[in-house]
This record gives sequence, structure tokens and C-alpha cells, in this order.
Amino acid sequence: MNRDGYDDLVVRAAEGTGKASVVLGGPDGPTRTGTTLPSGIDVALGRFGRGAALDAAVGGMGETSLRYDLPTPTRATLASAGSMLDAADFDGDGLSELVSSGSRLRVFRGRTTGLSASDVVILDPKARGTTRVLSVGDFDGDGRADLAVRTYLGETKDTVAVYPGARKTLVSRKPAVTFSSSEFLTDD
Ligand SMILES: [Ca+2]
Ligand SMILES: [Ca+2]
Ligand SMILES: [Ca+2]
Repeated sequence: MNRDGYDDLVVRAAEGTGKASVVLGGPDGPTRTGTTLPSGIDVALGRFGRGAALDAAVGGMGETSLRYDLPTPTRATLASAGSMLDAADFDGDGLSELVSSGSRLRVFRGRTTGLSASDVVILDPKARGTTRVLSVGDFDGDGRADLAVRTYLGETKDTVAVYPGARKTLVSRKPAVTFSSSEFLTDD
């Protein structure tokens, strides 16, 4: 993440709300501890903005802590609780968007000035139930990341929806595909 050609790691102490460390890779493997991130529920790394270096978002119950340009980051906060975080470039501009979920599904736009609580797209899946991000990735190969979410009600009823990445609205308002994973189950 400091672009020295070695892979860097984010190390979590444990599941839960422990502190995470970013460990910098080097010629002898990942040995140098670069940055200790604040405590939080989830961590996402991406290029959210400001300098060219990688940034970290750490979700908390009240707000999301931002660390721009690791490993010697600038601190900032995003006024948004985020218990589950993902990062991907949905509009294809080279900067990562931050997906914050847990209660509502929000996509914050990556911008050269950094993330802003006012530059956000709220996604409201039609299906009833609890929605979780299943996966982010460019499933249709158009260069923009796409968002797959699963909304479930109880243990057997669920809907998976794939929202294609979009240039202006970050993700399409309507899913390209919806299906139930129970379609793949057989009851023999
Ligand atoms: Ca950055
Ligand atoms: Ca982007
Ligand atoms: Ca795509």
C-alpha cells in the first residue's frame, strides 16, 4: 500500500472490536508494523481520495474513522455508523467508494477531497428482511465494480440482488439480476 513493490497486510487482533495494524511488507516478508488503526467493528481499505496512497476506513457504532494515505495517515471521520464496510470502484473513476452496511446500505463516493457524509447513495433493496453485502466485483466486465447483496428473512427465505456499478449514481437503482439462493437447494 506504500507502493514499494511489496504486499502489505492488515492484521486484526481478533474478531470483534479489537485494534488492527497495517503491517508493511519488505524484502524479508511482512515484518515492519506501519500504522495502528483505531478500534472498530470492521475495516475496509481503498483509494478513497486525498493523496494517491491507500486509505483505511474503520467502522464504529457512532461514526467511521478514516485514515488517509497510509502508512503515515491524515485522520478524519465520516459521520456515519458503519458496522460492515466494503470498498470498490463502482463508477470507474479510479477512486474507491465505501460501502457501509449493517442497518441501511450506503455507498459513499470516493473523491479527490475525500469521503463526505453528504455525497452518498442510499440503496433500498425491495425484498423484506436484513440485507448484507455478499460480494463486490466487476461481474459484467465493464470496468466498474458491481454490488451483490443478500436480503434474508428467517433461514430459508432470501433474495440475492446484483446492482451494476454506474457512472453517475454509483450503483444502478434497479438490480440487473435477482434470484433466491433457495432455488439451488434440493429437498430430497
Ligand atoms: Ca488516499
Ligand atoms: Ca469511484
Ligand atoms: Ca461492472
